[in-house]
Amino acid sequence: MGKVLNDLSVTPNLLKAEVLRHLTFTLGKDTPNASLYDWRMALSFAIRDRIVEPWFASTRRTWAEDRKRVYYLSMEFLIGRLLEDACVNLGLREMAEEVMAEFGQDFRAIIEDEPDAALGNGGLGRLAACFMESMATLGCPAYGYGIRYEHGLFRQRFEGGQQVETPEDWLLMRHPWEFERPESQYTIGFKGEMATRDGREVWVPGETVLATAHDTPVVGWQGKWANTLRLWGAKPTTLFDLERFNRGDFAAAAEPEALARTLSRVLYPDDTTYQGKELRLKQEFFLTSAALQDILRRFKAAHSDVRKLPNHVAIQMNDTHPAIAGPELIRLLMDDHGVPFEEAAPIARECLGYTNHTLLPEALERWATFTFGNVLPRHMQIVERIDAWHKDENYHRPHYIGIVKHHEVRMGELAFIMAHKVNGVSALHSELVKKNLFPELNKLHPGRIINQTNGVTPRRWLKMCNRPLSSLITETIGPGWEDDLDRLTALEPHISEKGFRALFDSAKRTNKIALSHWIKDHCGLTVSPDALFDVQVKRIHEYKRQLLNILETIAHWHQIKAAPKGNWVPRVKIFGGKSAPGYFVAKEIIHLINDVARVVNADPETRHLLTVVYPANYNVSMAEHLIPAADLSEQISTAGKEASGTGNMKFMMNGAPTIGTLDGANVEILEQVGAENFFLFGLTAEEVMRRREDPEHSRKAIEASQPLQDVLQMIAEGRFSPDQPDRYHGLVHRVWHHDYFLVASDFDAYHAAQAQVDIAFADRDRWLRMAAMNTARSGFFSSDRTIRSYMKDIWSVTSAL
Ligand code: 26V
Repeated sequence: MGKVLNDLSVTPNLLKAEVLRHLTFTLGKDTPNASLYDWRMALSFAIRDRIVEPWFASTRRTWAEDRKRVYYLSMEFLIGRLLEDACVNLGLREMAEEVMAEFGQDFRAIIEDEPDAALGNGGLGRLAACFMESMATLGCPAYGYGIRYEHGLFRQRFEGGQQVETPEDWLLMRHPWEFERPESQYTIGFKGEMATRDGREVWVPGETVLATAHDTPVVGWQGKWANTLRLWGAKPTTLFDLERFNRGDFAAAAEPEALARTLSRVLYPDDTTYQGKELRLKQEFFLTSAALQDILRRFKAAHSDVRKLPNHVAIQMNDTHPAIAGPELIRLLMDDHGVPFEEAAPIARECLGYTNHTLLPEALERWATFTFGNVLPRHMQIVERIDAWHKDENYHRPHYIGIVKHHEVRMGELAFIMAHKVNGVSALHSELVKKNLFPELNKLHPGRIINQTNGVTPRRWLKMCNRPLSSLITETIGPGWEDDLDRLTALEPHISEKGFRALFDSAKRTNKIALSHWIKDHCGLTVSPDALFDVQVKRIHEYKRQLLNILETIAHWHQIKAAPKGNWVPRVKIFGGKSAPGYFVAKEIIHLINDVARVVNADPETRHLLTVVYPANYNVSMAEHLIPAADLSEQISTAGKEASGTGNMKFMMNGAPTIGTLDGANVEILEQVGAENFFLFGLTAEEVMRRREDPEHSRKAIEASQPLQDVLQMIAEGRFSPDQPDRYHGLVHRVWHHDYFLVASDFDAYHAAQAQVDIAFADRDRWLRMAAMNTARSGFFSSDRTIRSYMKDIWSVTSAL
């Protein structure tokens, strides 16, 4: 181990022979008949074969050295495509391209043929994917546990500018990266009742399903280590009702199967508003119970004393979604291993860590005790016991604090109490978790809440998606920055060289030309690569304030029209993102952006100066096209609302300065890059709180801003919806009277900051310095740094490399 396994052992001829072998024997295709899909499969299998070797070696080594393992439990893993990522990490991208060219195949087309694995909504799921890659890179022995959703996040289309959702079907074609493990199968129970056996209370579930494992190897940089992403699929315990079938009742015969499979059928697409849906609770328990049974089986294969579990096992709960892990681990220790509650609870707590990803009250999980007790009767008992135990140990605990309150089980409190460490995801967010979310529990357990600022993997988000810039970096500072991203600071002295800046400029320009072609193909719009590419891509949510962006876009258009001969900096405003299907206001914002785009893009007077682009179905792969070509990163959430953001880090790495508020990790980006390389505007988190105390805040802000009044007037008059002039009356009314996210209060500051952006961009040299400084100072935001910190502060594990 430790050596680069593949550079040495694979030759182009060998890889070529392997691709051909898979095409012939795995796919049963002859070269003249092979489709793009066949070639993709053949190459994927050939590449997968190269991962298996380090994968086995890593597993063997973990067993041999009896290493502590990390278990990352997450309802979401937003992985994206795997082929190119595997090629890059194995150092085989160039070779694969060459070999496929010899077959007359275009490597890029093969890469783009792979569907995204979209098993997540947004930031939380993508973070889990970046963490998996970093754990593999760092040689941290780890398993990711998730659900193998048949349908990932819905596909988005626009009809008349409105979002329409269609089901996603990533498993329609063969998924070449996974290994099914029918032998790794666990029974998961639901409902039923408690009974007494041999004087002990036992749970007799009323329903059972099977969880079967599907393993995807996750290989780290240079193939030195590989971990497993284990996704559970649901199967029925009784396959088929033969009696019913023989009676001719075919549909009813297949009922148990259909029922079980609903558990892993579809990802919940609403990450903004919590709804106490029974199926969601069942999915959460399904994942968690399967994972814990698997963890205990693996532990017992090498150890006998379950009291030693915390020395060997670290379990991380990605938000509260797997927070049932506390009670479930206690249950398994008590009911299956005879450990008394008083011992089981501290053992479980020693193993568990909890990461909080949101402060939004409407997204916090709480289950009606009725639902919870019905689906998980044994766990309801244990939760009450945990609550009483915690109260006993902390008799100063205020009466209004607890897990079960007002006939609800609060998953945040449960996760907090059952974890030895609780973390937020940026410095600001972690402080707010202490101050606003868990002030009393923080007082009872000082030091339990810590910060772990998020990061992103520089392999995917720089090396892979931005080849021009990656090459320039390597030519300038040498190789090795990919897994030691702080080395990017070595670029800094070069930024004062004119020659380097010209090369940086031309790398960005190459990406912008490529994106212009992509925009032509996907949206039918012609944009100039000389324009400023201004990008806001993320889920559509009021707190993220895409509305602020589009209102300011209208103001800008209005300004240009007032002085069309002015010295304007041409801009392309790029939006991307999906709304939760039932989130009415977010859908209205999408509609407005598309309506504005239609009107503005058709204006001959401004066409060369302003274009609004909103390609449908933003996902990981689209991000890989957009981010490297961005000039400006929009991170404009209401301060105090965005827990961290990770897109902000990707843009920074790729040399796009931020226009943003003091929110989430923006604060730390600003700190790294310096105020002169960041367009800061807007109220601070504290000012936001104070501002809201004035019930007239939005009216006052609008009345003080002529540009904002004009914009709202235009929308209200139907300038962007001539077919239905009153379409946005509700929206405009909300800005005037119910502007919770302070769009109006921050409008003028944002508008002014955008003017500063124009001034900076017009000064080519100044802009290039800013852009390059952003890349040079982005080392802190590698998820390797984040994972090292989790390993030390939460998991107490060391690298096996
Ligand atoms: C909540 C729910 C409610 C139940 C239905 C499904 C579901 C799915 C997700 C969520 C919570 C989403 C929280 C989230 O994605 N937070 C984001 O986490 C990122 C990684 O830490 C962070 O960068 C973003 O700022 C934060 O919004």
